[in-house]
Amino acid sequence: MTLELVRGDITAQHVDAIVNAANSSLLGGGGVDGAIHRRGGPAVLADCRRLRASHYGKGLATGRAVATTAGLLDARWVIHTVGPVWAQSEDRSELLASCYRESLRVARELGAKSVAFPAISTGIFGWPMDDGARIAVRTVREAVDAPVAEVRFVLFGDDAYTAFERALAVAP
Ligand code: AR6
Repeated sequence: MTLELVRGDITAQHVDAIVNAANSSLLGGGGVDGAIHRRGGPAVLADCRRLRASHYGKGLATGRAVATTAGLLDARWVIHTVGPVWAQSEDRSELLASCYRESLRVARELGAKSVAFPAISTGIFGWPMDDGARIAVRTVREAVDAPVAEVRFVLFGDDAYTAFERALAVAP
């Protein structure tokens, strides 16, 4: 399995599956979510609405993941996952790890070979970048399995990139 870091925009990636840092409504938002819906076009939202009308009437729970078409993105699927909002008063790390684990499980079920992740929860949801990077790298290393052979973390900005570099440097 290769684990790589890329600086840039996740919506510009060519991979089988792009992971979206969504919210439980599945109906869009800012950050990665906004960019994915803008670039993926209306087919992504239409699929999300279908999910809400069927198995996800109450939305997607924090830590879970579900796939839709990728619309106009250069990918086959978008895997939507809902990260936890950072809280000083409560350790929600297991929910953040679950986002990576569940997204990889969905990717495996789809037969995806390559998956691009953003740094889930580290934007609007306020998770400290160093900790978010440690959880992301550790969980992906533990959970990745065939047919997923390539995982790419796509990072916006130098702070995110260097945090993930530090996390990768820790021996598995
Ligand atoms: N490509 C790669 N990384 C990005 C991009 C991009 N195009 N845009 C932002 N980032 P966020 P969250 C980085 O806020 O914290 C939405 O409204 C960003 O700098 O997208 O999980 C949803 O609907 C940060 O490091 O996701 C939810 O309501 C990381 O991606 C909520 O935000 C994640 O930032 C989810 O918040």
